[in-house]
Amino acid sequence: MQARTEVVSRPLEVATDPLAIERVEIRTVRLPLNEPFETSFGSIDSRLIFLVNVEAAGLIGWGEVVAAEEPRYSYETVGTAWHVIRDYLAPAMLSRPVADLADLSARFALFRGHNMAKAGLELAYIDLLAREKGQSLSQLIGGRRARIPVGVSLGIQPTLDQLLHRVDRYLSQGYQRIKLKIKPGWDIDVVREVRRRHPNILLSVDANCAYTIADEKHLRALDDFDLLMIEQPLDHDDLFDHANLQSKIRTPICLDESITGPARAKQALEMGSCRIINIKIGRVGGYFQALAIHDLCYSRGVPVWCGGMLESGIGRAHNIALASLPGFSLPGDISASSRYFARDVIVPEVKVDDEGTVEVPQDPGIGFEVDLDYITSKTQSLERIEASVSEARP
Ligand code: OSB
Ligand code: MG
Repeated sequence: MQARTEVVSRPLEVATDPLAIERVEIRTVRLPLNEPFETSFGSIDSRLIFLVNVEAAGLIGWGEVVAAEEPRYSYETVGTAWHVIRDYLAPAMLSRPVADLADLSARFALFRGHNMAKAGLELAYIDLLAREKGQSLSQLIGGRRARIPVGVSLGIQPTLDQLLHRVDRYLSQGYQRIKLKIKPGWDIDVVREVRRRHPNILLSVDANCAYTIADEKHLRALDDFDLLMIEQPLDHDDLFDHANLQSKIRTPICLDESITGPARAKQALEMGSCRIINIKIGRVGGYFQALAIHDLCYSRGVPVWCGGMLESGIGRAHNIALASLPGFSLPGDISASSRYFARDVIVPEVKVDDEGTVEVPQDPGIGFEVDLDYITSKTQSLERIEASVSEARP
């Protein structure tokens, strides 16, 4: 692989007047999933979506906190994010005008962890900033692609037949890459059968931490199937054993859960813990960190791709913008709205064309209309956090 030296420049870094955010609104919205989604850590049949919006100068920006209801993928939950945003992050954001992304990121860095909570608020700020500048998110962050390649992540199914059916369905819809969730007991035989029926597709697997280094031999059997990657086979915070495993298998390891920020990404690459990185804006704490990881990997010729967290259209719109950056050379887990929900919270919904690509919107901000009537009809909790009067009107 050849390292590129080109530096990505972006309008985001050009200084503008500070933005005085007047209020933050957080809410949960329950959306049923079209089909249950099962991973090595459990199954869900609806998604409690956590939406954030911020208001300044008559404009509104939207973001999404991707945390789940239970602390399984990560320690964060909808409940912890609610607490951390309401009691710490929103007050920090409202305390004085926000100069730029680095300023906001530095304020949030004073609180340890809680990356998904931080990202949710930061996304809303960036959408607002883009609207204020009349630019699309993609333009603002230095995106280059007009369309992005996408794949689909298929959960563990009750039977192999049901899985094979779904593989056929999504391939016929155009998706460029199939990712299979695996766990002990649902791995080698399943992958062998999918590969036998589809010798030439881009195929990957995601274990969500379900194995240990003692499974090295077992995992090496996956080398027979010409997989694009094996995602996060081992423990969420273990770069050491991933490096050990990567030295013993041919299939590239891609880290998801382990990459919690730019420093971890650098360590993982230098230790040889992975050859590919999955970037999720929520997991790494916002665009500021996601862009840094992108730039690091791009400068070293390490492929990255955009992961998903079964987001609503608002989180998905941010993922689409991120994936328009030049280093996102592999298809993302950015599927059509209809792959997840009967009705999405944005208009128009996200569509995948028969070549397996999604259009990057060019309208200001997230580039989709937010369907506030639908969101309101599905809202379970809502809280508004205002700038205190003395600070808002000095
Ligand atoms: O590990 O990538 C993952 C969904 C929820 C939590 C973790 C993961 C996933 C997915 C689905 O794989 C990706 C998507 O289509 O949103
Ligand atoms: Mg994953």
